[in-house]
Amino acid sequence: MRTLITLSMLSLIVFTLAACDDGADSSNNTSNVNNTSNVNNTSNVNNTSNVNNTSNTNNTTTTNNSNNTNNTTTTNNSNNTNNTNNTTTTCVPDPSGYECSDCIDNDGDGLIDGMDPGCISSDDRLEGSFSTDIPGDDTNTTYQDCWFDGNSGGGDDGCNVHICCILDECPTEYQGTYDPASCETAVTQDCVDNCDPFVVPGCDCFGCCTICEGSDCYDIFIGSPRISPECTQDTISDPLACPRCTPQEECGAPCDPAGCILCPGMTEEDLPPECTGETVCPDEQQPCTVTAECESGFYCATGCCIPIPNIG
Ligand SMILES: [Ca+2]
Ligand SMILES: [Ca+2]
Ligand SMILES: [Ca+2]
Repeated sequence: MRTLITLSMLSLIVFTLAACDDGADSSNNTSNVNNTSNVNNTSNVNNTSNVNNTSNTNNTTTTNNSNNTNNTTTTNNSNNTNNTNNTTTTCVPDPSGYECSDCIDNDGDGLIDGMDPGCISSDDRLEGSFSTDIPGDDTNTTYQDCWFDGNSGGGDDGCNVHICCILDECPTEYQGTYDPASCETAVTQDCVDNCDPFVVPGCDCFGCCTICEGSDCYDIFIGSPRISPECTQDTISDPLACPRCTPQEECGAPCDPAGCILCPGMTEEDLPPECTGETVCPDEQQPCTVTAECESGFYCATGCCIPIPNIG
């Protein structure tokens, strides 16, 4: 009987122990439930909201950028267009500061730089005088060389013409060296080749120019200030101050108002109505109102771009 009880008790103990083992399994399951806290990583959903925030930021930035870019581009374009127009019509002073390329009406006659008959090149230092005041220039008397190459003497241009071949009346002091027959061959091809490209419209190679004041024009000799020091823009109507001359047809660029080619001292307003304010230039030169409209190395004189001589 005790043995049976003992066996029963042993069975009960074993059963209990087995039941205790089941209890241990239950606690493991609980820890698994805690893993459901991983599900709390629904904090991942928060990450999703972060993504939304990022996309919002991008949208805002993109929109602003596109607006800013358009505004900037439009403004710059309109400004550039205006600047371009200004550049083609606005005078640009030359760094040399010489009166004939400084964009200033130095003598107050309403004509500026190359539109003033007192200017024959960008290196001309005096706008109010037919003299250039270039060192070594303005010194010819008996024989004239190219008046537009910026120096005196015919050694570098092949021009050597007696002053009385140019003037209508030969001054007494020059008659002794004057041979009228020499005028027939005085203008050489060498002279034409070297000088003609630099001549201001309205002049011949030696400084016999058709200078105008309004519609009043005179063929006067401005190529030697030593011969006619009293000749200025104010005295062009006085034949004693400004000796008369006849332009040499072989070398030079005559003006022709009827053909819309300006003479020195004229403006577009002095041309006939049929020109409609448009200037024509001889020798296929480019028309201009200021040097800034000409190619580099050219000077706007009497409405036409002429090459600037190399004054060495
Ligand atoms: Ca000037
Ligand atoms: Ca002037
Ligand atoms: Ca001058």
